[in-house]
Amino acid sequence: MARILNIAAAQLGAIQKADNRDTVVQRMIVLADKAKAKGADFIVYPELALTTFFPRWYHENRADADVWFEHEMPNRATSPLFDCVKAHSMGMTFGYAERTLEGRHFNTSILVDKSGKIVGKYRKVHLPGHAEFDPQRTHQHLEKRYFEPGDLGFQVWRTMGGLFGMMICNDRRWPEAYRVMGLQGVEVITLGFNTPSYNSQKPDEGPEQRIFHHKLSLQAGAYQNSTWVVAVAKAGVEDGNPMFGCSVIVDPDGEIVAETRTEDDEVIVHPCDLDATKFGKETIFDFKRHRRIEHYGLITSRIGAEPPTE
Ligand code: ING
Repeated sequence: MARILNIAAAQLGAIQKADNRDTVVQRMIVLADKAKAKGADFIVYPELALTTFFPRWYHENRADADVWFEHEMPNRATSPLFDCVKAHSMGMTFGYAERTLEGRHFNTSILVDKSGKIVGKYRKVHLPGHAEFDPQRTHQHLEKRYFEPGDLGFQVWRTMGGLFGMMICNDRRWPEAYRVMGLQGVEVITLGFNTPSYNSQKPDEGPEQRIFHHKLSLQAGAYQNSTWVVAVAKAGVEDGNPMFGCSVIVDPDGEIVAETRTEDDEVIVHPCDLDATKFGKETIFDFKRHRRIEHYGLITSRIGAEPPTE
């Protein structure tokens, strides 16, 4: 039995600080058209897909950063994208900076079904970087300044004929994120990312090692939870700041089955058999048969590492 879903990873190249949302949405529509032409049923866009990666910029007054946030979704700028993807009868996810009616700020991703309905929302839980300007760093990474940690947890939604979950960027480095969704039977995890090519605190850590860690995290998460993982970059050089591409589609065995070749707007599509997740879930990662939760208590009772005193 095969339950094939043709999934597109729609990588975006650089978005400059001066670029407006309408221009970006037009680029996303071109990618949707290309994905449809390649037979896609579902399209995954990057984290913070509508703007430049603004957490690299320090605003002394946090309210000044509100220009990067969306106050409703869909909205004037994004409605053409919703219309286009619905017309193609495709589902989609994309990330954006969310400002709620109460004035709260999240790094958010939404799950939209092929009727254009928003069926799921995720708010980034693992915020990397720092909250105050750090002169020691080669570049700033102020996600802890501009966003609250997500308050929606890691949910799984039944849509597009399968079980979908979402995470965002840094989440891919935390096995807990995959496992919470794995414990809900997830079959496809989508995530967008904006990852600087160099470590701001260790300049000799460049793209080669960063891409190694990126792939390692994704492949382990996919394999250990027998799920597809679709990771999509915003890449390229944004106002002088390089971010790597390497958008990938990883199968439930942890194999990379598709990968972008550029740091520009680029679409890759792969026929993902959702039933290919079954073997792992029924054998080596049959959680019910193999897990021993009586030994895992520290994972949720202890935040930081505490080595034994003697
Ligand atoms: N970006 C980076 C990421 O997790 C980072 C930040 C890179 C943290 C490398 C640690 C190591 O890919 C976002 N936006 O989370």
